[in-house]
Amino acid sequence: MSPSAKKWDGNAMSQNDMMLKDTVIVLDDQDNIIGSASKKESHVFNTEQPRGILHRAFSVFLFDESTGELLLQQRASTKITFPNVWTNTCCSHPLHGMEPAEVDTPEDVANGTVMGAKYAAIRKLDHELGIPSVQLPVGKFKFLTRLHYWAADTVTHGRDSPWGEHEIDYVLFFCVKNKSELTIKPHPDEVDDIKWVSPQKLDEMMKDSSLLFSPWFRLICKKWLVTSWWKNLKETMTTDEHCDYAAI
Ligand code: DMA
Ligand code: MN
Repeated sequence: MSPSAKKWDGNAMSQNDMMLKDTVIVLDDQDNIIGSASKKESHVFNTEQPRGILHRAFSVFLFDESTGELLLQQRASTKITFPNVWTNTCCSHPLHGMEPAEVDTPEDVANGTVMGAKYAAIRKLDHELGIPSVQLPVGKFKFLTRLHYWAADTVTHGRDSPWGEHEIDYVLFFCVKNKSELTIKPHPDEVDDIKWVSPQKLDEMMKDSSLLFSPWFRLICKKWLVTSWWKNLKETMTTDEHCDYAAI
């Protein structure tokens, strides 16, 4: 069980319950906390809020060091936002009111600890992929940087999509020596498929027009992943060369 499971039990909630009950961290564009909102209200794109409500998120990239492969997931067809798309290992939101706390301060960002985002990542890697928290020591997560982006969910809902994302996304890397160390049991409400990929395999998949990819994954790939972080995985994990805690 994840440390937060006492307060938050994904298995006891439907996707709609989570949209109503998950309380995301609302931000200004400098990543200062200015309030809270339900997952549902923050992800609505309409004429009143064409870019939704800016909130905090995290994106985990999980690697197998022995092969250099990255674990991708295909979001379940029943997800309300961005169903069916292929994306990085796990994405979600640090929430208000969790134990251990998931709300990081500017100091937590400046010194690169972001324990809140890391605990949220452990909670959701357990919920979405069934990876037990004991296999995910919090000290092994590496915080790299933050990405501010917005995107309507046109991938699946067309031009007038009622949903979208507007986030400051904390990018977290995690490496295992070998994927055999992990128990992975995807939750069918969250994940339709998973795949371990090399950079070459990912490139092939992204050129395949029958496959859909999330906008945030595409952005992270283009900005940093393929050209820098993944290519130099050992250096990325063991030094602060690739960390940027000032930029958003
Ligand atoms: C939101 O992920 C976070 C990012 C980085 C897009 P999500 O929609 O999968 O969140 P949840 O799993 O909580 O529904
Ligand atoms: Mn979001």
